[in-house]
Amino acid sequence: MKARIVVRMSKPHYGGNLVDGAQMLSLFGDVATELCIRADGDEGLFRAYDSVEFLAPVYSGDFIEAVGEIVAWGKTSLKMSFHAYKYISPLVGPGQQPSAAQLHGEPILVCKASGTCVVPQSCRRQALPGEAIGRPGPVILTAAIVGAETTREQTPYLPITPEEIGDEAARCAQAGATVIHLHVRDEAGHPSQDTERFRAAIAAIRSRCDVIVQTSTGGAVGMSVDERCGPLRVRDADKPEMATLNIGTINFGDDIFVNRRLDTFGIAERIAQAGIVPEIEIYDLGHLDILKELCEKGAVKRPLHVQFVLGVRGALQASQRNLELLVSRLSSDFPGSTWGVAGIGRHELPMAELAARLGGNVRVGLEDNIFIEKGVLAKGSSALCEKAAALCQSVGRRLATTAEARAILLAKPSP
Ligand code: KMH
Ligand code: ZN
Repeated sequence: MKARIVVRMSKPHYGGNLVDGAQMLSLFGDVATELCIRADGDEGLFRAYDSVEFLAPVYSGDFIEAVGEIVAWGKTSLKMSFHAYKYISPLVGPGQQPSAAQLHGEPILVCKASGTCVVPQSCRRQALPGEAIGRPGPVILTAAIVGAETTREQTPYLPITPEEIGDEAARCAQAGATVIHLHVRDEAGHPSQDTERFRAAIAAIRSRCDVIVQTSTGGAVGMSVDERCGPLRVRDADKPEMATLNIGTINFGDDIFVNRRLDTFGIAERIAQAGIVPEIEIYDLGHLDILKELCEKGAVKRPLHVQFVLGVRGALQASQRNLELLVSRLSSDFPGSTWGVAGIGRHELPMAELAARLGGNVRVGLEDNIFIEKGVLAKGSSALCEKAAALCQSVGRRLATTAEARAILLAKPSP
């Protein structure tokens, strides 16, 4: 959750037109107040700063943007970070018009701080009808335990047989995962979208743990659309509750992951006909525009659950700036939708923490990343789930139970 204010400095305090640093803290105080109101419907109290750094001088006439975000959610406390940037300054000097001003190409960081605000339990408020306040709910942790591209040569911890897949899913559930994103393999370990192989893997998972099974319709690069839809033909008791819906074509490393417009409509229709809930896979900003058309034509029903897959070589990269842009587009264009992030490779765990901080959900697993830390293989997706669970806890977000995840993901009312 973020807040920002923009103010022009007007009161010099020291010689040389210099503004006093307390003005930055005054701006941070207002930003913190807005964050408390956004989170809890109350102005709250600023308890303490644990760090303040003044990094560049601020003069009368400078335009300052102060931004703050909640970085950890306590029961009554909200931990926040603040940054103040100077982005316009008067241009003074010989030969300059008195009204000359300079727009800094790169805003200058003038002050940063972190601190804690408190909103007593008795002051916390529920949102009024139509009011957009409130804390994020629990984190839904998805484990992508197989994938189509990860190989046994890369990691011996990759599950391949239904039994191995079932055991790994159960370990992930033990670590807090409530959704298993599922691909399957043939006897040789090659990616497969075979209906019966999915049936066997789903049965193995469900005999061991209570999780939402989300089958892939992306399959592996190069598969036909019909082949990719194999898991949608699993019916009756073994039917998956969710399936992915990939929205657009991207470069995928040195390959191309093809999702033609009409194919996406076709897969959306097959998912709907099977009575399965789609998870929308977004790899690039333009995919949200394609998604708009799918919504407008009724191919998918809002509110949606969207997975931002960031860091594929050839698509949108994994950064806070990119994620914030996606999240703000999602909330303005697709109100009420829920979202998660799957960071690829070394971005997996940093993106997991960021998603938890920003109020989203988290996906980890060997499909996306095989390392628990630089150069050290994760001993299965469950080890990555444990790490992700700890990251969620460190920013004050608890994990959803399977019942909660079902209520959020599967019972979305149509607007
Ligand atoms: N294997 C990727 C090319 C999905 O599961 O829907 C596609 C993929 C997406 O994994
Ligand atoms: Zn996948």
